[in-house]
Amino acid sequence: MRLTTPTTAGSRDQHAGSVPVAVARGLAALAGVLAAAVTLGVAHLVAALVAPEGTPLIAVGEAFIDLTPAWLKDAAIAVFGTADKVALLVGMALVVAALAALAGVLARRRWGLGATLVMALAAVGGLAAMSRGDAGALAPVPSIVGGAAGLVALRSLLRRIPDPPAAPVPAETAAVDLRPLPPPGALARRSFLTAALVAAGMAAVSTAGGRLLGQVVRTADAARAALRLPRPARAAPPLPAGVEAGAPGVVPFVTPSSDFYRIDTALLVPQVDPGTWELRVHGLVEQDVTLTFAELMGSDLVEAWVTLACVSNPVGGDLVGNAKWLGYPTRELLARARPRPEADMVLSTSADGFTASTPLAVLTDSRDALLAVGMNDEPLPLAHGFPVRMVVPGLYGYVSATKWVVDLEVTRFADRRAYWTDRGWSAEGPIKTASRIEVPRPGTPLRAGPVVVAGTAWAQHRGITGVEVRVDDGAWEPAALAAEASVDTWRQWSYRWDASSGDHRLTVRATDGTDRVQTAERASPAPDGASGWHAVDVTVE
Ligand SMILES: Nc1nc2c(c(=O)[nH]1)N[C@H]1C(S)=C(S)[C@@H](COP(=O)(O)O)O[C@H]1N2
Ligand SMILES: [Mo]
Repeated sequence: MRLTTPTTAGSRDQHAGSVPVAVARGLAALAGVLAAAVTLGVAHLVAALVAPEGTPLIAVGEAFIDLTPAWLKDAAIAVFGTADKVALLVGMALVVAALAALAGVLARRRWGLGATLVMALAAVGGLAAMSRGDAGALAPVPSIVGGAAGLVALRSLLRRIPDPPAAPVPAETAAVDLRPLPPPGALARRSFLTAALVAAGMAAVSTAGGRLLGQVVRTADAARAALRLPRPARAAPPLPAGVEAGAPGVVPFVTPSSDFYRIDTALLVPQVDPGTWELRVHGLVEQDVTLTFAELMGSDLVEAWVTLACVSNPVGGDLVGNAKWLGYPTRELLARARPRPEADMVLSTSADGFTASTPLAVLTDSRDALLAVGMNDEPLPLAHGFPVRMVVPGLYGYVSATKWVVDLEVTRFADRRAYWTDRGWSAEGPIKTASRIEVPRPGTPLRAGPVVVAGTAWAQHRGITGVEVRVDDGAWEPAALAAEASVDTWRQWSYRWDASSGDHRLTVRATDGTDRVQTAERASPAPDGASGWHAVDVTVE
C-alpha cells in the first residue's frame, strides 16, 4: 500500500514490462486458481494431521450429498452409475476453480473483495466439515489453515503481476492507491512465473504429503490386513451344482468383492478401527447392550449367501450383487437387549452418520439377518463396511445394509426417520421381484437358428420359482431355472430361442415363491424401487 500522485501513477505506463489489461486479468485469474490449489493442498495435509473428516472439498461434497433429494440422487445414479462420486468431485473442482479465478480477478482490483471471497469459500469448507456426522472439535481447522495459506499465496502472486499501462488518473480518485507496489515489469513477469511455480509446487507437495500421511494413519487398513476371521459355528451350505446357468456372458453367481457394486454417501471411505469399535444397542429395550469387536468375533457366527440390491437399481440394472457373508444374527443380539412390545423398528447408524430404518420383525425372525464381519471368506473390504455392517435378506440396502455400523436404536417407525426417508424415499423397502436379460446384449449380431437367452432373477427371501421369456408379442415360454442356493439369493435362468431373421424384442418376467408374477407396471426407482419387465431389442441376420 502506498500513497501516490497523479504523476507517479501515470508514470507506470513507462515501465518496459507493463502488460495489456486482458493479460493482467488472466494472470490474476490464474493466481486465484493457484491460491485455491494451495488452500486445498494445505487443508488436505492439515486434515491428515489433525482431522481426517475435515478435508474441505470432501466435507462440502458429502454435505452436498446429504442435501440431495431423491429425484436428484436417482438422476445422478441414472446418468453416472457408481461413478456418481467422481462426477460430483469433478463438478466441484470446476466450480471451485471458477470461483477462485473470480476471486483472483476481484482481488487484483480490490484486495478486500477477493480476500472476502476466499475467506467465504474457506468458511463454507469449515462449516461443512463441522456439520459431518463424525466431526470432531478440530474439523474446521484444515479449512482455516488452508484458507490462510491461500490468502498469502494469492497476495504474493498478485503483487508480481505487472501493471497494465495506466490511463491518466484524475487527481481526486488517485489520491490513495491501494494497489500493491509492482516491481519493474520484466522482472515482475519473471517473478510471477517463479511464484506461480512455487505455489503449484506447494499445492502438489502438500496434497501428496496429506495423502501419504493419510495412509500411514489408516489404522483400519492395517487392522484389516492383520485380522483372521473365526470359523463359523454354522457354515453356509456348499453351493449346489448348477447354480450357474452355464450360458457364456451371464454374470457369475458369486460376485467377487472387488466387482461388488458400491453405494453410499461417503466420499472418503470411513476408517473404523476394530480395536475401538463398539456397537450400542439401546432405546425401547429392557437391557442396553454394548458389543466390542472382540466379543463379536468370539460369538457364534453363521455364514449365509445373500444377494444385496440397491433401491436405485433401474430395470435391467447392475446395482445388485451376491456374496457369502459371515456374521452374528441380529436376532441373537436383539434377544439379549429384549425389545419392548411397543417397538417396531431398529434405526441403525453408521460411523459417518448414515441411518437406516429396519422393521424389528425382520431382524428377529428366522432369516439370516446379520451383523456381518466377513464377505466372501475375507474381512469386509473397507468400502463395504469394515469392520462391521448389516446384511438383511429381502430388504433394499438403504433400509437395512448399514455399513460401518456403530449404533442400533430400538424404536418405532412413528418416532424416528432414517437418512433416505428424510429425502423422500419410503420408510420401508422390501425388494421387488426382478429379472433381467444378460445375454444376448442389445446390438450383438445374431444368426438365425438357436440362440441362448439367459440372465438372473431375484426376489430375496421369497425365492424365484419361475422365469418366462416372450419373443415380440408371442406367448410366454418357460425358461430353464438354474439350481437355487437359497431363497435369499438370486437365481440364474436360460432359454433356448429358435431365432428367425429380423428385428425382435425379448422380454423376461419372473415368478416369486409366493406365486406372484413380476408386475409389468413400470415404476422408477424413487420412492421404493423400480418395477416393470426388462426387454432387449436384437437384430437377427
Ligand atoms: N454407512 C452407510 N451404509 C450404507 C449406505 C450408506 O450410504 N452409508 N448405503 C446403503 C445402500 S443405499 C446400499 S444399496 C448398500 C450398498 O452396499 P454395498 O456398497 O456394500 O454394495 O449399503 C447401504 N449401507
Ligand atoms: Mo441403495
